[in-house]
Amino acid sequence: MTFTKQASILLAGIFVSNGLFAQVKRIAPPAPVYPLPSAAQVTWHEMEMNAFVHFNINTFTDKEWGYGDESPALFNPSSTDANQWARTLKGTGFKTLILTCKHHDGFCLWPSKYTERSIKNSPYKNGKGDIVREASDAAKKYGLKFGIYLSPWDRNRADYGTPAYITYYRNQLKELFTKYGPVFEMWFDGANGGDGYYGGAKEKRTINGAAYYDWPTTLNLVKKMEPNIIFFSDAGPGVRWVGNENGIAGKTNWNTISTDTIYAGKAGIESLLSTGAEDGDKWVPAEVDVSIRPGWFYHAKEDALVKTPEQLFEIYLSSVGRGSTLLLNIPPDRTGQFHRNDVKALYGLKALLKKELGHNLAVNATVTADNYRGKLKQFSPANITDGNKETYWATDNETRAGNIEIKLAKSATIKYIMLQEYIKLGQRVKSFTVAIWKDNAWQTAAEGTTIGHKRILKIEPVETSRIKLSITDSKASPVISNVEVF
Ligand code: FUL
Repeated sequence: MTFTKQASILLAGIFVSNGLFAQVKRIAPPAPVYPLPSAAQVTWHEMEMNAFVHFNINTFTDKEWGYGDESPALFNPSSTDANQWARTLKGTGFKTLILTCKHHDGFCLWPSKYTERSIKNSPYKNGKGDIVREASDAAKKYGLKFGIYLSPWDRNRADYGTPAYITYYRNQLKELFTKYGPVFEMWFDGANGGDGYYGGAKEKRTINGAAYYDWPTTLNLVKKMEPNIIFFSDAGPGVRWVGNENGIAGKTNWNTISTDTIYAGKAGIESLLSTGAEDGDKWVPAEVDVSIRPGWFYHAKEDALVKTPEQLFEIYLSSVGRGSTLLLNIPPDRTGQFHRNDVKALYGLKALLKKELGHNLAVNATVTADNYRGKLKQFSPANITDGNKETYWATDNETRAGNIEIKLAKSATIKYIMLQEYIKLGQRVKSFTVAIWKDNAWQTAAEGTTIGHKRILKIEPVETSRIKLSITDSKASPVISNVEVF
């Protein structure tokens, strides 16, 4: 072999290996943008609609926060039917049921062996009833996941504020998780008004929540029993409070936040909870908790104040439609069933969801983009309408913006655009616009910042056959898994 030939093979080798390298680099999926959601958090995002059930002594005393001195004898529902709750929830699109096993007044809906302040000392089923059992069985029967709310604040306990109460609280968690699982979400309510009965002391007790409850130890205990549990609290770590109880997530809604900023108790924490933080170091998405009535518990005087299907639909748009999940509370009445007005409103919501968001006009659309990763089918814009949540459109690494055009099979009046990011690779998009083709020009129909798991944009109804999504800024190459048009 001559020197020249040897050199040219070598060069070819370098060329080939460079070429291969370039190609491998091109077909690699986009690198994740950290932090990422856990598998349990991805499942939680996909559930979208969850239900809260507030039921206890307050239902019979017309209070929102029991003082802690109410007699267990007051708890006396005439015909509790947890199957009616679960059947209604399943029938109207909810995926979970989270029950207030113990609210701030300390009364327990299950016969806990650690206290006398429970259903066992109520007239319900002559003290033989167990509503946590009934609810978890009904949830299972109807294919809903079951969640537990156990109020950390207890206005009844004489030992509230001392280490003994923390032992009591943890014992109850052990009881609930071992007897009534599987449990998908644990709701740690941060509310603490200070004053209470406290075994007759009738005083105000101030605690430093973060230090007193020693949450890391409690979370470890629960995780040993339920490794995939999602913890709700202001600071997560599973999901965070959205900062209000009106059903509204931030229009800018980062799933990321630095939990240290939350614990610091800064002013303006509500708005931080609602928007999250673009540079947050943990994935702790917001959950939107809101009641179907003004109160969390049932009050007959609120029977005419049940939110209308239209109001519930707006809440759906400002929660699920802003990348959060909705946790809607439906409080059983004194019979122990959902009131007919509430059931009617839930079915009304279901009908509205079907009417407004039930017919995706983009199903047979033609989709093109000005850039897609390595020009490979794997990342092509057609992936956003293929109905497969695991496929996506992504751009080349150096492109943090991009345009997708969707041509509908035929012209139609459109009212909503739905966008989804492939969040398994992180939340990336920082800003976008949607334009529609009208009068021979592109006209802006909507503008936004974050997308996340789901973003639904309500636009002025307009007839068109062409829609353009422009990602105008992103943390890295945008990764969009789904676009629907209604
Ligand atoms: C709040 C509580 O004080 C309310 O009573 C209700 O349980 C709501 C979901 O959380 O913090």
